[in-house]
Amino acid sequence: MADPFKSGYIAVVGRPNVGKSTLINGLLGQKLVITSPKPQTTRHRILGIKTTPNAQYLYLDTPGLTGGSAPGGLARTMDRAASEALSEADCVVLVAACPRWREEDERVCAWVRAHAPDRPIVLAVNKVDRLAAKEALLPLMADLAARGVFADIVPVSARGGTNLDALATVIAAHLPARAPLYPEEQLSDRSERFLAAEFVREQVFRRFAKEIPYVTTVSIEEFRVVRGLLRIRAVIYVEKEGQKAILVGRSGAGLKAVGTSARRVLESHLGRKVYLGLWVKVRGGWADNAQALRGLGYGGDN
Ligand SMILES: Nc1nc2c(ncn2[C@@H]2O[C@H](COP(=O)(O)OP(=O)(O)OP(=O)(O)O)[C@@H](O)[C@H]2O)c(=O)[nH]1
Ligand SMILES: [Mg+2]
Repeated sequence: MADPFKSGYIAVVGRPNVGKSTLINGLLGQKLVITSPKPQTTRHRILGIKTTPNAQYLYLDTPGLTGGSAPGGLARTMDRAASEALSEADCVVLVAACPRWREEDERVCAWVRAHAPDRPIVLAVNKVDRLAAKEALLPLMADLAARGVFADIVPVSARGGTNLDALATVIAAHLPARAPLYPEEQLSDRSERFLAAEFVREQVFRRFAKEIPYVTTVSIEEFRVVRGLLRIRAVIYVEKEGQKAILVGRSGAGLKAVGTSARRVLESHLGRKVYLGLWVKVRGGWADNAQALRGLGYGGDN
């Protein structure tokens, strides 16, 4: 008899910057969620859906668990997004990164076990491409296995696409047997409008990682089709005039570069031509202001 169809939610959790979002894009086989070298890139719980002939994987990307190190209200909103994902999950993928298991990983692991004691935890040991000698992986894996808390441990390189099929197979074994919960062609629970704001923020993070604080956010002011062209107008909010000057750049070159890259990512994601107009505005202190957070799409569902 053929194996029954599996379908379920997988919370992908870990400390900031271990490669959770890169891993989800790799498992989906296409870019959905944003990634950058800047820690705390992901701010929302985002669902990425992958349907195969045998299973429907419902991956929940989550903000890196900070233990409250992000500023004020934003830290709480981000940790809440991660705990909501955990409460929905049938299985947890805890992501750590080579070369070693850190104190922060230990804290995330304890947090998962406290919040979801009955959920199987698959440990993905990411960034194996960073190990100069592959033999170094064996003692690390043995050490992690000896903890006895992980249902499985799979070494992967999210960026290099190494061993992702093996990870998916292991995950499927922990999902309940049931019919798909979403139409098979659906990729996410997020709107194109939401993803447009994310793709702009990604380029700001990638180009201005050092100069621009990570609380920078993006709001979509217009999103409509005009004579066959998708017109998007977005505002990038920064906290200080000096940051605005850096982002805009000499003769607008910085903003233009952000716009061109974000438009390319969007066009490839949506499969259509896009006009993308960008503006920069200064709005101080929004990360600590609950009302401003809601106005920018944090806490609500958009
Ligand atoms: N060398 C290497 N780098 C990787 C790998 N996977 C991810 N990265 C890099 O690690 C950085 C962080 O990746 P993200 O996917 O944004 O990490 P994240 O865990 O989602 O981070 P937050 O959303 O900030 O919590 C990026 O620069 C990635 O390119 C990998 O397999 N190998
Ligand atoms: Mg992320």
